[in-house]
Amino acid sequence: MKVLIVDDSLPNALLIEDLLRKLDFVYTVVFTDPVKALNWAAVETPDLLVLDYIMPDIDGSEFLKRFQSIERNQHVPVVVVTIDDKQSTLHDMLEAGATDFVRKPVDEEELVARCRNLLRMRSYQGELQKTVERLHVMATIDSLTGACNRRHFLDRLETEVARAQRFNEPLSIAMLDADHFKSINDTYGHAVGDDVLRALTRACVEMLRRHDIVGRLGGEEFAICMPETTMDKAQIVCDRLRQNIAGLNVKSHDNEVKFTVSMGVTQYSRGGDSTESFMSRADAALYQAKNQGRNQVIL
Ligand code: GH3
Ligand code: MG
Ligand code: MG
Ligand code: MG
Repeated sequence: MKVLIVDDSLPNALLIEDLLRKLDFVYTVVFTDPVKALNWAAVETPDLLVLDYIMPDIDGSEFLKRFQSIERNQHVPVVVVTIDDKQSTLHDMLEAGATDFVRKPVDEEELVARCRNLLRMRSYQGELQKTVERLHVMATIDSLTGACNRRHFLDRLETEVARAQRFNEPLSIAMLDADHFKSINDTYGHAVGDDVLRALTRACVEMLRRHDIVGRLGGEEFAICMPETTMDKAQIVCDRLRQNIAGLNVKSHDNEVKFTVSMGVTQYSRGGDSTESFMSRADAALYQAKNQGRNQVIL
């Protein structure tokens, strides 16, 4: 773990560095110039900051303020080391966001012990963060295909609808359903069907723009949200996507599978369209595409 030491006195800084090197999982970065330390912290994030309080130009509380104004550094634990033992200094530093406090001349074991505890806390923080990220992925991404899951797609669609309303920008969606998908499963087995769904998602993601949103609404039914896109433009994009998909040869378990999709496209209308009515128009268009023979895009 990375420890940033900032002390305007080089002997003090080196003493602290020496002590912390006793922790074998630690490497240290030392600055005697707080401005240089802040420049470093603008591009790197330490796991612990050991900060002198009394320094020329930028004192400890000013340093802390600037350090923590960098968002990445907001949760970095901070031990303040100071000779100033006024109770008010302690209050000020804790108020300013310091995590812990050691008085000079430093008691070596105390400093090491406090730093070790804070580094342990930091590492729990990291674990927790990773768990949160994993849960977020689990809650938003469809595990079979990597597309947005239904709930996440609907959340993002709501956001896009609000934006289209506010900025008066066009917004289109497409409903997409694989044709005769049941017969793919029946012919080749469920595992091949799964590979087809993955290939279908990949084709969508590769063909669409980065801010288009692909969601798996369930089974073999998907939705695509296309911000800043009129219905005419969406129709062109979706028809190209439909043709690309019809040209795929999905290789899976010694089979080469061809399949087609049907799509219904519609544009958001600012005159009282709700997300529900918007989606059900696209659904109706999809239904029509199915009835008219599949492998087509209907507006
Ligand atoms: P249509 O052209 O009218 O849409 O016909 P279809 O056969 O695609 O539609 P239907 O709704 O009859 O069948 C959909 C099939 O999709 C049935 C279901 O078993 C299959 N399915 C749903 N989810 C999955 C999945 O995650 N993996 C696989 N392999 N199949 C799935
Ligand atoms: Mg000093
Ligand atoms: Mg289908
Ligand atoms: Mg279906």
